[in-house]
Amino acid sequence: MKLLVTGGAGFIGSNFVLYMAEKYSDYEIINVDALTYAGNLENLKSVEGNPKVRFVKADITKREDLEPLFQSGVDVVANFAAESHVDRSILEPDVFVKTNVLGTQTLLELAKQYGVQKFVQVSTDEVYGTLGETGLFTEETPLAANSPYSASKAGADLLVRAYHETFGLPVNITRCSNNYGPFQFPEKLIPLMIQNALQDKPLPVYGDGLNVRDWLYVEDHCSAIDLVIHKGVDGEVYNVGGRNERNNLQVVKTILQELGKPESLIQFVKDRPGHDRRYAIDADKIRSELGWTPKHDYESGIRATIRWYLDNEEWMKGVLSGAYQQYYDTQYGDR
Ligand code: NAD
Ligand code: TDX
Repeated sequence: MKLLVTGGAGFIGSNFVLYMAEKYSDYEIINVDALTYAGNLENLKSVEGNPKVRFVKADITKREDLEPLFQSGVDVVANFAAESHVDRSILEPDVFVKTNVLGTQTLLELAKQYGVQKFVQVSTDEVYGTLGETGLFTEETPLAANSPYSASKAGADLLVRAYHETFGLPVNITRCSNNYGPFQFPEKLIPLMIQNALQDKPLPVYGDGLNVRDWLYVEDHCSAIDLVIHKGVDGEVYNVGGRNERNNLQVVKTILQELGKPESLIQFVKDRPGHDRRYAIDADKIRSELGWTPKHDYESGIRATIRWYLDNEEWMKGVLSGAYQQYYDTQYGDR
């Protein structure tokens, strides 16, 4: 099997490359990533020198960069490459449309032309919009994206669907809830709060802190995508989530408790515009039809994650470069 993974130097993509390289030592993995601010080859240190895993620096919006890879034969595409951060999509939406919509369409076109056997689009529960106090997103929930990020992911999802309906491309779409775990860039809630707490800096909680997310340990997302690649029924959408709903204040308080830091570090700041109130995933379909079961419960997963960041100070130092600081100041400076 020749597997082309895009965005494999990012958080989930790199975890997926490591997961697949370990589980399927005979698979050939081509990892394509443009190495934007979020891509980090340090994440892939443990597969350096593995002849079955090849890294190619390329941009998914550039057909000419990708075509030679498809020409040499690709069986499966798993598309993780994306601009992934909601707050950045509010500051700078253009690149989200370019990478997430146009980049996906470029890949779809090549997949069609070169006859790939499976195209898995790694999407998100955010395409469904927001929930009230009750209810869950199912695969039938209408798309109602609220941020430029989620709108660009929804646009990509519709193109993936269209390539199946119109051209018969064998596709699947996975829609997962919030991931956490090793190698997550510290613009996202959990690593940002861990990092600030370690430095005794204020923890910026948006609005009233009662927005709810459904947390999934990244390895459980990887196992879901592995199953979809091998067993997904062409054209189907699969929701992925672990039923671990927590509000943001609960998450932040657990981090402070684990690190032995005071709750006085919590600082309520101006809310995110268009902030979705609650996400929660009904994952019955992937559980019952493909036999997926998550292995990690939230309580041990969050502790393992905090421990990982404590043990990987060097990784974090490398990531907290000048560019990160610039983003941080723009995002939080006047909140
Ligand atoms: P990330 O930002 O950590 O990684 C994205 C990767 O894509 C980076 O390595 C980046 O360099 C690469 N990339 C960006 N633009 C590119 C381009 N034009 N060409 C090639 N590579 C490019 O994101 P993540 O959190 O790992 O998310 C991965 C995927 O999973 C995304 O599609 C995201 O929408 C989806 N997703 C994320 C979550 C989550 O909680 N993080 C949940 C559900 C779905
Ligand atoms: O500083 C912060 N303060 C804060 O209160 C940050 C960064 C976040 N938050 C809140 C906003 C959200 O309610 O925490 C929650 C989680 O925020 P993010 O980590 O930015 O994630 P979210 O917006 O929920 O989107 C994530 O899950 C779905 C990923 O970033 C997406 O890529 C994925 O599709």
